[in-house]
Amino acid sequence: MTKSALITGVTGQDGSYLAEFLLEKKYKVYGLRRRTSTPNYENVEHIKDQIEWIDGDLTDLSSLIRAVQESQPDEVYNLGAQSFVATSWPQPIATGEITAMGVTNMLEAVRIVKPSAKFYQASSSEMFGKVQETPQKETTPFWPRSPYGAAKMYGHWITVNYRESFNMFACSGILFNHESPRRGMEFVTRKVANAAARIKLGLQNELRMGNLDAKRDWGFAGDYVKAMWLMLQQDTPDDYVISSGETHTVEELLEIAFNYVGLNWRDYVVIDEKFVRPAEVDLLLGDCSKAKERLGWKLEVGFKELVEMMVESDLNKNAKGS
Ligand code: NAP
Ligand code: G4F
Repeated sequence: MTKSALITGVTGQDGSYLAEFLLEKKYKVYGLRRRTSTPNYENVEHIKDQIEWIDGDLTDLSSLIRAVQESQPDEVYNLGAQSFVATSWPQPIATGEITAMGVTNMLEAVRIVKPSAKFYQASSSEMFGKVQETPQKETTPFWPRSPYGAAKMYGHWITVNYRESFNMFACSGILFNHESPRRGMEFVTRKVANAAARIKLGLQNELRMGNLDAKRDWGFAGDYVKAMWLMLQQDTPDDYVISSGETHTVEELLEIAFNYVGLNWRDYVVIDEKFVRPAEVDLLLGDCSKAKERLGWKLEVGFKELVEMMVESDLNKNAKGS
């Protein structure tokens, strides 16, 4: 029997990889899209006609109720969010309404219309913030360092609460940073990959950056969406850390990206206070042994391969002028 899935945030990085993955598994995929002055289908252009589009917004419960009524999903993946940490300081209320309260709206729509649907919440390693232990695992206490991290923490606990209160099959994936050529241009990996490519092609001559000492546990988004699906295929709902198990500095990221195009990053990078955050998450390093053991999930793309894949993609895009 064909399964159906409703994805919020389907136009984003993860949504596009997840939609591809589910379409390959013959799911009927419904994608929630919000109204924007100029529609942006860049990440899903190649599968746009295979997705059933539903107009709605995470801040509008009535639209989510309609989305669940129309899609009658077996699985709901709540990936929609204001996901850029830096924007969460100048826009803390919008971040809270979308990234925190949007989760309750989506859970309520499922509870009211189709409580048997399995629910995935996109939780984040940003919740660990000022880390209380290293490596971080499912039981590590949270200490968010941004309005985004605080909003995700609310989304995480409301998901756990709906599981415990209403016996819903609700899972929360605590995903560490994951990247790809489809990453938004403002995130550090894409910003660096694109700049290395543009400098190499003579289209740019400097790169303005913030804190180069921050350490992140970076993996490939295409690997991580498989973990989301695996969580919903289990007999019982639970929460899982998904990570690469390695940590690297932003400086190492610069080193690999610029080396790939035969340049020295030190000749181009300028530190600009504008990109330094009011409070930083200094170090993230995840322990995903639970996911490896129970879900059989594993990472396929390593850090260097990931960065080089992103630079290569930006070399091609910039050379074509896209
Ligand atoms: P992304 O590329 O920024 O995508 C975010 C998606 O949310 C976009 O499709 C966006 O739509 C949609 N959205 C924003 N506001 C919305 C609203 N009010 N109503 C409905 N949809 C809305 O993010 P991503 O990297 O794919 O991440 C997916 C999810 O995982 C997010 O919840 C993120 O916070 C979380 N997460 C990401 C990472 C990571 O490293 N990537 C790690 C942990 C957790 P538009 O296209 O219209 O903007
Ligand atoms: O790429 P970033 O903006 O990602 P960040 O803040 O770690 O958040 C991402 O991962 C989270 C999971 O841990 C997700 F939940 C979240 O939605 C998002 O996907 O920044 C990474 C690091 C930070 O420490 C930042 O201060 O890079 C540092 N950095 C240094 N210079 C910079 C820059 N970040 C950006 N975006 N731009 C810079 O110029």
